[in-house]
Amino acid sequence: LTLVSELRHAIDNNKLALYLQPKLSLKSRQIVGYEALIRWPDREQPVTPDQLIALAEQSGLIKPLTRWVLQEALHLRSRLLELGFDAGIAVNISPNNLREPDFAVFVQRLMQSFHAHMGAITFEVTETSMMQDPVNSLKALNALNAAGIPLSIDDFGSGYSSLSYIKQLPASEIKIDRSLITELSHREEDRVIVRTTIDMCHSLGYTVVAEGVEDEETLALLEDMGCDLIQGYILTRPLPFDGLVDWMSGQP
Ligand code: G
Ligand code: G
Ligand code: NA
Ligand code: MN
Repeated sequence: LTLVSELRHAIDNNKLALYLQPKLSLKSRQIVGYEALIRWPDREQPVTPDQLIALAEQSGLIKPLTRWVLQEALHLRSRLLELGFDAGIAVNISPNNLREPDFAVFVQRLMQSFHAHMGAITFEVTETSMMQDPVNSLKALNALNAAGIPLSIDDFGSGYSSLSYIKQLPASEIKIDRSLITELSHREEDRVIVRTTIDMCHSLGYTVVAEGVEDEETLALLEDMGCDLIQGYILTRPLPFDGLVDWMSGQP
């Protein structure tokens, strides 16, 4: 059995898992959302999420994979709502998904079937991936935004940032790449870049998220810089659903 056929089987038979990592508001100190991250559990030969996504993109399985991810994300969101945890889930989207002619229609129908309102699902896309096909990506993201999907720009500051392009996107949130965050407390240059990025993004009307926050010192610096939301191991690693519910139950 090839790895591709195993992946196809895993998608069709619900063998993949979505882990969730919370996002904390530095103002309200509440969990205001979760990022969904794919996992392939119970394998003798572990496959990392990066390998899994690369394999799905090469083999054409990214289309059924993303559809499974979206359905599962909406399912997990309903289960969280039932438990009293009301927050949207962010899903990572590949540029290839935006090339599917029926993607926006699929997403709209799925949202309707779950009675999901605007913001139940957010899409995260990287600036670098958009640049492969900027015109069509913009069209697709506008259609999705009209269908109730807010957009977040992932890994901001890690690639070739083209703000002149990004400002045309229907994005409401910018996530500063973790390479600029992990050593924030040791590197003056990173503090200059992050502080300036936060100010600029605020002036442009974006909510700013810092990802990869691992310690209290970094959290305090980001709070001082006016960063809106944080994500990272300081809160928790991405957790399977039951683990997340336990973790949430321990939050103030
Ligand atoms: O969980 P981890 O940090 O190892 O994820 C590795 C990479 O895989 C990240 O860049 C993340 O954006 C990507 N990734 C995780 N889950 C998904 C998914 O459901 N779809 C896509 N397209 N990428 C994902
Ligand atoms: O590319 P994207 O930003 O979607 O990648 C998210 C990845 O970052 C996931 O693989 C997740 O496991 C990882 N991650 C989340 N929080 C932290 C953190 O605090 N430190 C590090 N090193 N990685 C993190
Ligand atoms: Na992401
Ligand atoms: Mn990221």
